[in-house]
Amino acid sequence: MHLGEDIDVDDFVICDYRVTTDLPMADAANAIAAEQSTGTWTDLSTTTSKIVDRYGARVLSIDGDLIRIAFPNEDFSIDIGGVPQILSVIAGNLFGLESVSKLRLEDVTFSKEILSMYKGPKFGVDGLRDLLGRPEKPLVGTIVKPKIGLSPKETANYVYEAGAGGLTNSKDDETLSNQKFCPIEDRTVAVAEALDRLESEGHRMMHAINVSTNGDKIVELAEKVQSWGAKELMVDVITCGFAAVQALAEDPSIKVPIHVHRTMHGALTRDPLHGISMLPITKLVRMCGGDALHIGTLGVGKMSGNPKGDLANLNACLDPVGGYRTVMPVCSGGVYPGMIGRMVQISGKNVQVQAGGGVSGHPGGVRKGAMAMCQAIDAAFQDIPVTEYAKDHTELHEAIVKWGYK
Ligand code: CAP
Ligand code: MG
Repeated sequence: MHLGEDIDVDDFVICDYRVTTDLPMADAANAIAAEQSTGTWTDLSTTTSKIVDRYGARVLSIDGDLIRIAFPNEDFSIDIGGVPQILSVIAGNLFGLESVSKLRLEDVTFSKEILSMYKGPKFGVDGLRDLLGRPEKPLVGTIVKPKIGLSPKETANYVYEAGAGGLTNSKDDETLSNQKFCPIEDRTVAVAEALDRLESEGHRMMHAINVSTNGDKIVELAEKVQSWGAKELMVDVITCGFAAVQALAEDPSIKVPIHVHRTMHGALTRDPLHGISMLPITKLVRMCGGDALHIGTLGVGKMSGNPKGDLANLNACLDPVGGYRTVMPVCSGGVYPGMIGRMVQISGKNVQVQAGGGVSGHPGGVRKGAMAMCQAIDAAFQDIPVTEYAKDHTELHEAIVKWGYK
């Protein structure tokens, strides 16, 4: 049902919600629009028709369980407020309303006015490719595994071996911070030495150091990590918040790319009827300045997800929007060489494919695991079936024997 209101899309932020309710859908939609803008559960002596006309959210359409609501630009704070205030409008109290049993924010389209308040990535796809000297092929990386337990020297050795095997990227895992077994300063210095050694041998690589921490410390930590030699930072957007990504991206002292991990996103994204889908999260990360973002494995890896949804995330990283740079989409989670062909077929070449277990679980060790990943990327880039390419690439062959192919 289209409710027939003609609006100028430049004046509104438009959200799509999937709603489960016992009420007539129009009543539920109106309750949501009211709660998130000018209303509450009862009528008020303090509101006026002028307030409602100017600031009230409007239900634009109802199509089965999907409703579209438009929030006037003026409902959003000009500068102070940022993404926290945006989220409190489009994704706040509504999830807990008694009138709906489940509710999911599926998508959001920001107006030009709101987009113009955000700067987007400083590096993005092109910037990362320039820094790595890799203009065309997908980036190929690893997550140092085990997640925890390796010393700084062992971590640096892992990174060196991965680079010697040809990987362009590596990163800390999300639970690694500044534990006693691997202090962040020692780790950053040791990894920087490994990267310098690789560069002196003719291979450029970057490693993202995890700076996820409390809001009042994150920029300071990132500055320190940078001064210890980090070439990339990693931040967990759900646990630290969008504001943390933005603080890092917009601080003039931060001069390296930001890899955005999304640990805990499953609590929001997994239930198809409730929560927040990855698409709005992707759009907000791009506005806030993330340079690379985990988008799922297009239905082939270990984490739940589906090709259609992951592809929508990928497009939200790469489509022209807001005059922003693009974000490097990262496919990660249960990746191994034999699935890369399928993944790249879906994603196209502007993607970073990375594997933890799929590198260090290789029977020949990290270097050979890295070689197998690179061979799989080369096969995909040239559109050669992985089993064909494996015939004269031993490391890839060994990976396929261990994990198979898709
Ligand atoms: C991958 C990973 C990432 C996942 C998270 C892990 O390791 O480091 O955290 O990619 O999923 O610990 O699982 P493996 P997502 O390659 O060993 O699986 O990117 O979907 O958020
Ligand atoms: Mg991880």
